[in-house]
Amino acid sequence: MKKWLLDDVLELFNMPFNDLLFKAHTIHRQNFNPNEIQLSTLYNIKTGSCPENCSYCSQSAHFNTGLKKEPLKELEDVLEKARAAKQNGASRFCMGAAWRGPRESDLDKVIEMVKEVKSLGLETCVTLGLLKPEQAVKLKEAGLDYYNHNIDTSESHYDKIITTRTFADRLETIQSVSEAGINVCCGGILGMGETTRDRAEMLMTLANMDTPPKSVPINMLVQVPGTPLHGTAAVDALDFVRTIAVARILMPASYVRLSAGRSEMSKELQALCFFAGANSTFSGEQLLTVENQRLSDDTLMFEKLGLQTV
Ligand code: SAM
Ligand code: DTB
Ligand code: SF4
Repeated sequence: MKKWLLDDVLELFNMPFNDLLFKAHTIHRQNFNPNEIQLSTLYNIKTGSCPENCSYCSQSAHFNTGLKKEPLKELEDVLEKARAAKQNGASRFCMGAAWRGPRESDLDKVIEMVKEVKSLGLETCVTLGLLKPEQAVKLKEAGLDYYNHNIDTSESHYDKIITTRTFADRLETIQSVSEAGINVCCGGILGMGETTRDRAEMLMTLANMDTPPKSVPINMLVQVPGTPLHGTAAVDALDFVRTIAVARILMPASYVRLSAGRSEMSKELQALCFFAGANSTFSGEQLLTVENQRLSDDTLMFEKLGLQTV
């Protein structure tokens, strides 16, 4: 696999917009059906009181965001949500937990959830924080399809966002997941005060992994009152599209997911992201703790764009 250099990635970011989008869209067409979009639905199986201090997150115990904390959900409750997600067209069900990492007893419960959700005919994804190699193996044995673990930003910007763990900790878990044979879902967030260089570095790290993540979520920061990042300057919409385009060029065979932040984006901006190479998104009224674009609005948007959901 070609290893990207930072200067080459920056050169892409600096291309005239039309040239960049043409290049990204051409690569997109060579690798995917441009009229298809993959849908995943999220469900937060454990809410709040997380010991980590990710400065964007509503669920960190370090900030007062007014979020009601909740223990691990019961299996039946999870299955009800998974059935609804399937009914609404999702092909993958992603379960998130506000943990630094799972305890063994919790992991066993999540494993039951994975098995049961899979038996409904859905792909499964979980995001549980840091994992030990043997925990990744257990999840693989349970049939887990994807593990989401974001690098969130560049290595250089990382300690301005989170100090309770390091960038290297994150990479270690990603390595364990990949070695266990689980597909990696890994991306980041824009709008956390990062520079274009940080965005380029983040995408370069992802693209240069031994196996680039099969799924790459690009989130627009959802500003949560009470978190340190509340009030940060918003990302320029065209710069957001550029980042999607560069992700598509760097990782031609990966699903690039237009993730958090859609409820604050126009249909036109989302359409530009899909043209630039985004071919996956989250469906459902809610993400983990914040609202998503409404299902009825999604149906209308996909219809107008002639996008088939898969
Ligand atoms: N605790 C686990 C972890 O950190 O890996 C799983 C859940 S965590 C909420 C999953 C990802 O959601 C984070 O890595 C981050 O990229 C994204 N995220 C969280 N809060 C967000 C926000 N307010 N806006 C955009 N993305 C966010
Ligand atoms: C990802 O990159 N985005 C999703 C998923 N992975 C787990 C989470 C978005 C969270 C948005 C804020 C919230 O709902 O609390
Ligand atoms: Fe915890 Fe994950 Fe939120 Fe960080 S992003 S505070 S690890 S739930």
